[in-house]
Amino acid sequence: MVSAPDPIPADAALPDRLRLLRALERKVLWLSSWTIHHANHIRPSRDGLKVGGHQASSASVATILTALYFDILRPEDRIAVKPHASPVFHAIQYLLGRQSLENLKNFRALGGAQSYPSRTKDADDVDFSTGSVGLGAAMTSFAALVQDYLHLKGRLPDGQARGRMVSVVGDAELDEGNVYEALLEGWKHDIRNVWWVIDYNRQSLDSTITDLLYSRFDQLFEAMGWRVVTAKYGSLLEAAFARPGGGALREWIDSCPNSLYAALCYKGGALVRGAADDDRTKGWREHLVADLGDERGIRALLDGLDDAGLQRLMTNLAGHDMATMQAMFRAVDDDRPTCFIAYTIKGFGLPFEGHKDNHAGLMNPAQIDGFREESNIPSGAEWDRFAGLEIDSDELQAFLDAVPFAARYPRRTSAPRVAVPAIGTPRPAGQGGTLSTQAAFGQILDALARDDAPLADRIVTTSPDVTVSTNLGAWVNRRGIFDRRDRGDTFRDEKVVSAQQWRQSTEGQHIELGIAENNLFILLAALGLSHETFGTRLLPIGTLYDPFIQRGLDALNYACYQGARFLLVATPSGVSLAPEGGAHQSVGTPLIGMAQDGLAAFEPAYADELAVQMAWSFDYLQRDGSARRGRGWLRDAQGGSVYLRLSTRALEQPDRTMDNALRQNIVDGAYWLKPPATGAELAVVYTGAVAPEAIAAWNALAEDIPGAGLLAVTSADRLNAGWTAAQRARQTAAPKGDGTPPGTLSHIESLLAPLAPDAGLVTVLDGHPATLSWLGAVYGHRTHSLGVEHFGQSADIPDLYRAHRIDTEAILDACAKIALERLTARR
Ligand SMILES: Cc1ncc(C[n+]2csc(CCOP(=O)(O)OP(=O)(O)O)c2C)c(N)n1
Ligand SMILES: [Mg+2]
Repeated sequence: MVSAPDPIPADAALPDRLRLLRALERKVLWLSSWTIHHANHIRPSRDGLKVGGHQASSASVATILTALYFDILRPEDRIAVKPHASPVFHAIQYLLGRQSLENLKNFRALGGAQSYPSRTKDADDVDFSTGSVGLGAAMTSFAALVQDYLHLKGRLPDGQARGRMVSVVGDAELDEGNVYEALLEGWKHDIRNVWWVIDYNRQSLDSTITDLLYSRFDQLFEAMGWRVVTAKYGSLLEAAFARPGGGALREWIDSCPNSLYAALCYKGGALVRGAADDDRTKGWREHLVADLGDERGIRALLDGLDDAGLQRLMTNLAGHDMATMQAMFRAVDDDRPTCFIAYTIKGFGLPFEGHKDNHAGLMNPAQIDGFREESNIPSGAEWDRFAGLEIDSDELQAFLDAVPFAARYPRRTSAPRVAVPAIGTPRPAGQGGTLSTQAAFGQILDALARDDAPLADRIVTTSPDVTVSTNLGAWVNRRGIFDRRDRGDTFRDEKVVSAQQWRQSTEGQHIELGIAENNLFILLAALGLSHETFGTRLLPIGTLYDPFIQRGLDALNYACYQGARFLLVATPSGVSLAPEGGAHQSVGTPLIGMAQDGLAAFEPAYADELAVQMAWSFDYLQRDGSARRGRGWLRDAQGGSVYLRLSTRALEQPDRTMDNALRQNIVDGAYWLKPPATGAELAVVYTGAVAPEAIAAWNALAEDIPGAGLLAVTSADRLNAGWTAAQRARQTAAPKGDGTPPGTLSHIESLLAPLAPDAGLVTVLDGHPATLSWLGAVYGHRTHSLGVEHFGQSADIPDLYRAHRIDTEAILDACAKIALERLTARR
């Protein structure tokens, strides 16, 4: 049975608290507006580019975030703040003493407060990064799943309460499909302790959003088992509704189209507008008189309000009413997922409130000056934390010091490293048999599952409906499927024979997902941050078909950007899956592996290489920069996530023993399978499943070109990164941050050094040829690169390799051509 989080203490509900919260809400709105203004209008510009920042999006959530941070949240809660409210987030951190003035002044500048809240780039307490809309919301759902995974296994640190995973999202984020993928998956897993707070300002970037959507949101959430709490009106409007004519007023607002309401908010405001804008303030009155003038009580209501008062009343939506927000959040004290729909006005209280073009709108100097005066802030005291608030500074400070959310600092947790056991090389069944890297992966996990090493208990696997076909079957048979309830294995109970024994229980260590790849990556992000979010280290392994990385690429990027640690196993890959073929062939993924920040990519050909890479990965996943390790230039101290591109093509395995030198080469990205003679005029370079073709070509060449080398590239990514970093170190002639001694050769420079200066390289892989073509730039060697550029045809391997020109003959043709070019160049 899952219990609800700690209730909020009753004494916290004193009206005095409300007074302080209201003051802080005004300060938060001011500071967020001023931070943006400062960056755009006061800090000198060097490039003439607009700095930007979103004053309207920020104003929309100033009340909601003030209520959450200063009143509602607890230290164990985790929050994803909508990207464009970053200035509000930083203002709150500043008030809590967790963000520096310097960083606010440097908003959107190097080292300063980031444009969108960033776990890895911001100095203050960001729980979950946001930026790509829709992903932050999904992140909180999967974080809740991870929290329960740990809780139900008794693995949360002693005394650590479960927190709420809160996402404050813009309403337009609900257009993103990944949100619904996450909702569905969350429902399947019966997630708890998730709050999504929708800033329902009915505006996106370009304009107001359709009126038809509103009635859909609650139904969608309710269908997924969520509680929906809609807060539409603030206390002023509620009071007006209770007066004569109030019912008609309410009906009028309820049926007012989004765009008209927004336009009137813009026209009607008088808060920071100059006298010249007076003619715009007639909006509300004109429309209400025209539509409701004959209703009893309406004239009296309107006559009792000046323009400013009428604007205040009509913009008093719930999301700007502190008492309403506070009560709304406090009313929920169980663990059922809850969606709060808070009506707001984009740009609330600012000159462009409600204007459809306000997304990138910035107050001009005169307008911010008016707003400053309105806020009683003396000129020169713009950054002062308490200036203009009619509450004693000591009282405010005492309140801030006692904010529950900030009671523990740092809120980010850590967890000790888990020792990595030796990983043996999987062997083919039978004498002289063959093995694919995918099969070897399954065997390695099977061996880990049998093992009682602590590492195996921390591994959690997950897959979007390709668990069996990516060879996780043996692992799952041993370690079981995670489920909140003990569901057993129906097929087994019914004595239906199957190789898959899928017992579902809280003990299970595999989280089975539906097909949506976005969910895989966001779950990997949540699992891979478990040590920093929940204080318990997990080692997540996610499997999927290689081509479908592209389906979830933004979510993968999001996971890496947050610094999450996971092992991504993508298989099968390339055209080598042959008859399976067609749309399942991946071409560009090796380039994704090279380009994706935070992800080290490997493509092994043999089982022993894979074993080395996996052992290294389990260690690399756990590094945090605290110890100097490996090669400084390869993020080897910081660590990161790892992507293994595997294949179903079974290869004959090399007969060799793994020594430390080979192990290091495999990790650094390449080794000579057949070392070249000094001054060799040719080398064949290959990656992955095309090893037999490269070897056959090399054998055929041996007579004509003795001394030619055969280079096995196990990681084009690390090889390239090492080379780039070494060049950078030499350019700047100082070790700098990456720790590379300036004179050091990178791994690929050392490997290629024996070749003749005018030697040729022929590179080949089952992937885009550009993955290896850069090798020619290392020493200026003439290079012919073979690979796959087109895809979509099913066939067997001989036909496909021939069609794509990655077979032995194509390699030999390229070698012959390059030899000829060399001779011609020499003449
Ligand atoms: C995936 C993605 N697509 C597009 C954008 C560009 N973009 C930034 S904000 C925005 C609209 C945001 O509207 P909403 O979520 O309602 O927030 P509001 O500005 O109204 O507070 C868009 C399209 C983005 N950040 N991420
Ligand atoms: Mg919006």
